[in-house]
Amino acid sequence: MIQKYTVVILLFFMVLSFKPEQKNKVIKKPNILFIMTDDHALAAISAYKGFLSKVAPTPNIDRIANEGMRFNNAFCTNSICGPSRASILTGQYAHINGFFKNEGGGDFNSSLETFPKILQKNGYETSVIGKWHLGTSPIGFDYFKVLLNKEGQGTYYNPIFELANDSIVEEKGKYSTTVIKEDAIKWLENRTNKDKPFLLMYQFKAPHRPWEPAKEYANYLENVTIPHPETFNDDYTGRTSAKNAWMRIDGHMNRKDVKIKPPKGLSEEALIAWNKYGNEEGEFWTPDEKMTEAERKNWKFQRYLKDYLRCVKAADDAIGEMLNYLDKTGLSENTVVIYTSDQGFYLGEHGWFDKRFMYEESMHMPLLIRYPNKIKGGSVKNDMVLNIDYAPTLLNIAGIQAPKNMQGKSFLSILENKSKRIFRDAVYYHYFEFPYWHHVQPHYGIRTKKYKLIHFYYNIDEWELFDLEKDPNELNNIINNPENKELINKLKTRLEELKIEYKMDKSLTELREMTNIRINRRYLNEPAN
Ligand code: SGN
Ligand code: CA
Repeated sequence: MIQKYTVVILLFFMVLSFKPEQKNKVIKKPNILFIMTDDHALAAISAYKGFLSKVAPTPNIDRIANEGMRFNNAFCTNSICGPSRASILTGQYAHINGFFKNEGGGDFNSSLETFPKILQKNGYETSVIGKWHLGTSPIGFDYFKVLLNKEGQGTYYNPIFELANDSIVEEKGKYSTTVIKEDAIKWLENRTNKDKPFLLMYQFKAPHRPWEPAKEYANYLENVTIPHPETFNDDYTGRTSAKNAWMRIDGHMNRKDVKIKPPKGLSEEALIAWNKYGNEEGEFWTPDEKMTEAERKNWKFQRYLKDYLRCVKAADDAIGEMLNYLDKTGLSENTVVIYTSDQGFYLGEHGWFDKRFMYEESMHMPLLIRYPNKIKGGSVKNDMVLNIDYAPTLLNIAGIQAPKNMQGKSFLSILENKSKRIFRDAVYYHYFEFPYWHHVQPHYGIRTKKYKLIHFYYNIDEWELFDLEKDPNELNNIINNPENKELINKLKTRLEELKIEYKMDKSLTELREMTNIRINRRYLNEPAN
């Protein structure tokens, strides 16, 4: 009896004496710095060692890879701005969150659950600064300052931002990347409650079209010749949709894209028409009548790539400044840094600019994550992860379980190097918009480690199959090869399973109707609805 009492009393004192010590040991939830650029292809990030890595390195973004983890196979589920952003926020496919088109699909339903909202409810101080492009104002943020003009695309120069409480500021004479950088650092500096962990979404317009560099970078790469990618002169044999897309450097780039000075004295209307001439199929122009076709294409490519890479350079430097700020303030230690872009981009591959297609260059998103004490620097992963996985993962990092209606899944175990099973054997992709801007045929498909099967269905009915191991550039459509019958059946079966899993139980007629929907977006300085 006495012994029993002694044990109870002892235990009682142990608990009492333990408590305060444990309290001190409570680790603060990690801060999350989510950096996202717009249309930044893997080939233009030197950490990915692509065809541009030597001519235009990105040392600051590379730092995140060197000190963290590089994902070689992160994919968007619909390669276009708003839909990718909506999927990142909600953890859902575009057909579930409703934001499946950039143009004519209406605005983002801001009452949906998003990872910033959940983080905010769980004690995070949250902000988004830069490009948002979802129509409705951001919700779930203690602070926001997002690009408003050009239908939410924003401009490189004199960008206009929307702030909370319906206020609008024009940053006259300023460059968008610089404003976004300064504001993001200012927000970190002036946070009201520094005991709270933070989520900062630091989101650039760069390097989106029309690729207007900052003055300081105007001469960067001036005397350099940019190499061509391997598929620069693709003739689209066996791929009708690729052939019909309006995104060829030589066929569909306008004069403004490559910064040709317009003639003097044009009226405002005539100037707009002059600048955008080239967008449409058949609008032929050349900087010099004497140029051959190959010379002309290379000339436009050099102009395009140099400006694109100049925009990247400014963003890379702004990211470097942010990383230095984290170091200087001691924040690096407990901050997870994520670098990504809403999708990839064509930098001359297949002779193109823009994105949208399920082909590798635009389906890929860069994804680099630095997570002190969890990720070993220089780690590389080939697992296939999706933009719908970002939300569950970020919530998981904050110790929160993702809600069931998020379709993505957390890849925290990959970050912690603890994953034993294959994370995903196959991914599902779906693009809806047509015809504008670039006449890319709506399509869906499946990608496995080895194969990609795509169905283009809007006003054609064509399938494509690629062997990604033998043909990583996706030039050889092997759909009609009789040997592949069994493989095609297998892939189609898995595709059907994925459609069921992701609740994409729609007929082709219904899908075509989704493409036909025309609902205006909010922008143009109209008040929020
Ligand atoms: C603009 C561009 C298009 C681009 C879309 C979508 N034209 O409309 O080339 O595909 O944005 O980009 S431009 O002449 O206005 O630059 S996205 O990033 O919003 O998806
Ligand atoms: Ca984009």
